[in-house]
Formats: sequence, C-alpha cells, structure tokens
Amino acid sequence: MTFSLEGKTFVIMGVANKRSIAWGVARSLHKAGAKLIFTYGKERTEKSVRELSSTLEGEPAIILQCDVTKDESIEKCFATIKEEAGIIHGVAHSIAFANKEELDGDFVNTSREGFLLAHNISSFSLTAVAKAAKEIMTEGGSIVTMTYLGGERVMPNYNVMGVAKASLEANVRYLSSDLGKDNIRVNAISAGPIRTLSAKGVRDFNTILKKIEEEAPLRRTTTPEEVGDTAVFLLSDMSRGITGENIHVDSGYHIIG
Ligand code: NDP
Ligand code: N5H
Repeated sequence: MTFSLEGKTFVIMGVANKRSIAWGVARSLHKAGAKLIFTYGKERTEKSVRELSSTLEGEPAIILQCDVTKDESIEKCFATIKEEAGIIHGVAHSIAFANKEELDGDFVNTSREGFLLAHNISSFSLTAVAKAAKEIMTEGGSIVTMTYLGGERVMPNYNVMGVAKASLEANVRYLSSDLGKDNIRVNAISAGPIRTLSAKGVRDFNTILKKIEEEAPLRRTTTPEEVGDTAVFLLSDMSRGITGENIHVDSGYHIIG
C-alpha cells in the first residue's frame, strides 16, 4: 500500500478561495496524483474555483455546481459526474453554514429557521451527498468531512454550529455503519482554527489562535496543508481499517484542559 492516488478520482466540495480548507485538500490530493472534480455552492464562487483549478498541472478538472440545500442540484451534479468520470473513489465534504447573527450571543436565542438551516447545510448535506456518491463508488471508497472541537465541547460563540457539528459527527458514525458493507468508509477531520472566508468576522480570532500557539502540545496553529495531508491518508487505502472515526488535526489542542 502506498499514498499514491494515481488513477483515482475524488470529488472536492467546498473550495471558495485559496484559503479554503478544501483547497488544502485539493493540493494534497493533486500531489498524490489523484484526478479531481470540484463542486461549488453559489454561482459567484465558480470563477474562483476555475481560476484555482487552472493552477494545477495536468488535465483540466471537472467543475460543477452543487448547492447542497437542493436535492435536484445534488442529483444533477452526481449524474454529470457519472457521465463524465464514470466511477469515483471518494469525496471530501468541506461545507458548513450558519447565519452570522447566530454565531454570537447566547445559543438559547437560536431561531428555528437558523437551527434548521445550519443543520441542513452543515450536517444533512453529508447524508444526501453520501447517498448520491455511493452509486458511483462501485469499487469502494472513502468520504471525509470537516468538523470542529465545538461539536464535542462548548466553545464561545460557536453556538448552533456546535450543535450542527455534533450532528455531523454522529452522521459520520451512522453512515459508516451503513456503507461499510459496500467497502465505503466515512470519517471526519476535526481541524484546529484556520483563517478562512468562513472564519472572517469571527470576533477575537487572533486571541483564539494565540491561545493555541501557547497551549497546544505542538505550540502552533493548524495549516490547511496539515488537514490536506490527513485527508489524503483517510481517502487512500493506507487508512483502510479506519471508519466512523474523528481524527483531530489541531496540534493536539483537544487533549488540553
Ligand atoms: P470556506 O468559507 O472556505 O468554505 C466553506 C464552504 O461552504 C464554501 O466553499 C461554501 O461555498 C460552502 N457552502 C456553504 N453553503 C453551501 C451550500 N448550500 N451548497 C454548497 N456549498 C456550500 O471555509 P472553511 O474552509 O473554513 O470551511 C470548510 C469546512 O471546515 C466547514 O465545514 C467548517 O465548519 C470546517 N472547519 C473550519 C475550521 C476553520 O477554522 N476554518 C475549523 C474546523 C472546521 P459557497 O460560498 O459557494 O456556497
Ligand atoms: C468558536 C469559533 C468562532 C465563532 C464561530 C464561527 C463559526 C463558523 C462556521 C460557519 C460555517 C461560518 C459561517 O457560516 C459564516 C457565514 O455566516 C457568513 N459567511 C459567508 O457566507 C461566506 C461568504 C461563505 C463562503 O461561508 C460559508 N460558510 O458558506 C470557531 C472558530 C474558532 C473555528 C471555525 C471558523 C470553525 C468552523 O467551523 O468554520
């Protein structure tokens, strides 16, 4: 077994710009020789994904819209992938959303609408994507999603997203139980804080990063490259005995206090 992913095809969902964790995953997968397919949510994201993708050497990647709030969008996207690529060997799901105003103040004030929106995009989307992807992972495969420590512990301001990540982490376990018989593995990476578009506007982000530099066992913050390389491991046969797991790529911060 090696880390080479030559001859394998992976769908990467959630590149918004060069800072996206999904772009870190894309670069690591590309280095390992994999063929990539990108999906984006909003129309306005397409240009950025096309520009980034064109910086990767080799055959141009397939790039498709997949708005995970719409069943038709997911169906159409995976039907096109089947037509254009045949089978796939894995999916990197790097998607989450909550209304900005609910990522501040007291969690108890979360609206029904905001709660459902966060859970729809950040957790249910993994179930819906796994169902569609399963049909074209006929040689077995691996699905990886991104979570955060706020799904296991109460973190200031993470609020409804923490509850959605707890759901996502349980989603990983139930999906891995279902899909194991098809030799499809499902795992999560719990990433340490990284300055991305989603993290923009988070109050005290510098303070959060500084605390990690001071307290995490490795005394440094997490990079998208570190997450990307772990994703390559989870998406490759090197991790063939691992499913339903949540691997923390966070400089070890989760073991502290
Ligand atoms: P980005 O903002 O770069 O990525 C978030 C992505 O979610 C965007 O590409 C966005 O695409 C996509 N998205 C949102 N709504 C939808 C939708 N309806 N359909 C399809 N795509 C959608 O931020 P990150 O890279 O930080 O986030 C990626 C993942 O990593 C998230 O799950 C996040 O919770 C997780 N994570 C992030 C950490 C961090 O510190 N940054 C730490 C731990 C986990 P579009 O705008 O086109 O809709
Ligand atoms: C404890 C914290 C800090 C407080 C909480 C931050 C939560 C962030 C997650 C969500 C995904 C951010 C989000 O939905 C932002 C949107 O409301 C506004 N942004 C957008 O719409 C942009 C344009 C698009 C691209 O974003 C999305 N998501 O579509 C957590 C931090 C220390 C770590 C962190 C930042 C975790 C995480 O899950 O991302």
